[in-house]
Amino acid sequence: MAEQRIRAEIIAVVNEKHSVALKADYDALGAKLAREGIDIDAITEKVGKFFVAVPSWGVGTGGTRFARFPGIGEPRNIFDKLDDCAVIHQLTQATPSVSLHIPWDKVNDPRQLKTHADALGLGFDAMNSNTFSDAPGQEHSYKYGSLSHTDAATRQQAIEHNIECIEIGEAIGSKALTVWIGDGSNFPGQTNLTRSFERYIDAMKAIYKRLPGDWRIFSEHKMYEPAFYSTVVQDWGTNYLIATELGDKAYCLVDLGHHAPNVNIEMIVARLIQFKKLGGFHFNDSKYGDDDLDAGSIDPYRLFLVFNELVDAEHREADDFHPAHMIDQSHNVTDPIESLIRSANEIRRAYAQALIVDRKALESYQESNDALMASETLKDAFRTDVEPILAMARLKAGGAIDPISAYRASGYREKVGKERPVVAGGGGGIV
Ligand code: LRH
Ligand code: MN
Ligand code: MN
Repeated sequence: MAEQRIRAEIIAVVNEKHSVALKADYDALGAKLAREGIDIDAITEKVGKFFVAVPSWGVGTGGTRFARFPGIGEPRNIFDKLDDCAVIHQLTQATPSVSLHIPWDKVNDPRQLKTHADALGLGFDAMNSNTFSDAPGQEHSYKYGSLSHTDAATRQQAIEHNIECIEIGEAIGSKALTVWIGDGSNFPGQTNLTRSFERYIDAMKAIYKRLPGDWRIFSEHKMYEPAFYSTVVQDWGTNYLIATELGDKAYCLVDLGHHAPNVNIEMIVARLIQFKKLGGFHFNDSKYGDDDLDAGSIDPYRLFLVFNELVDAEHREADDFHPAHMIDQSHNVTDPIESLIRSANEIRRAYAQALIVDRKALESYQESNDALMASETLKDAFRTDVEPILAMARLKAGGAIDPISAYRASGYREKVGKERPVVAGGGGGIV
């Protein structure tokens, strides 16, 4: 039995308050879905098996790119971060794994870290390397790039850092490496667009060579920032080229915030599924750019449409389809534990809504070019309040019917606030 950071009785007391209402709402939704030929329990079971990884960097109070505003009880180290992640999982039962970021996470002893995670019932999802900022004492600066740098020694240093991430990951049971680089240029002419991509591919090939047989490597594209004129891995087309150049273990990672406004991300997802290169997601939401806001907080319909593609692929048993689900968010106006709880729930909500889409009807409306009814079929599922399904899935797994109120009732933040000293505020950094 995993160590629990919040006492089970506290969750039970809060659950008790909500249990009568949940049963009534679940029965009512069950009756509605039954009229449509859907077995609510089958949906709840599927939702209960859907998991998403929490980013270690998401439990720290980030800040913006401009400043850091310390929060109460910020994790002091990776062990504290895991404790916070365990709370999120205990309440949601949706986040059993953590995605690390090296060297933001200082892992001196991977075995000790694994023991701590095991005790909390947590595993590790993809490792994330960082060659977009300089670590203290590193020999070569990434100011002008990393894996695509003009200088071979700088590229080599970035390659070795990625290999170190793989080695740490191997020791703690991770099975994937995510590579996001900030390489690019601010001015036309600053870099040779072709040469820099050639250098990047060569460097990635060196990392790929060191990838264990049962690992996958994810490259993450991002349209711009920190480079503003050109970015080496800027879009899904480039990303697809990388994945095909590298080989079977290489896949594309789609961070929802890394696209221009209005881009049809669900179509990108469909394309990558079709060509067997969808590696996974960094879920978050945004209004303008890479805002890293809570999943579904700005445009829940878009999140649903992404899940509609995922469920469609699941439904037709698409080949080589096993995307990693991870959250990538970090901001500073909420308690990060609450925001991550909310994101995990919103992601499951989009999944549940996509599961109840009447796919037969949708297909026949598509075949007969009934645009209105096809779009209504999606809207119908999206409009359905599936909260009772989400709450029941959490309850059945030992989580909280209302995780945020259970979290607030637990006093966890106040407790760690006493144990963990306030971290200094100050300048920001891109996350
Ligand atoms: C930068 C970024 C990217 C990475 C994360 C660690 O844009 O947000 O999405 O995945 O930092
Ligand atoms: Mn990301
Ligand atoms: Mn980002």
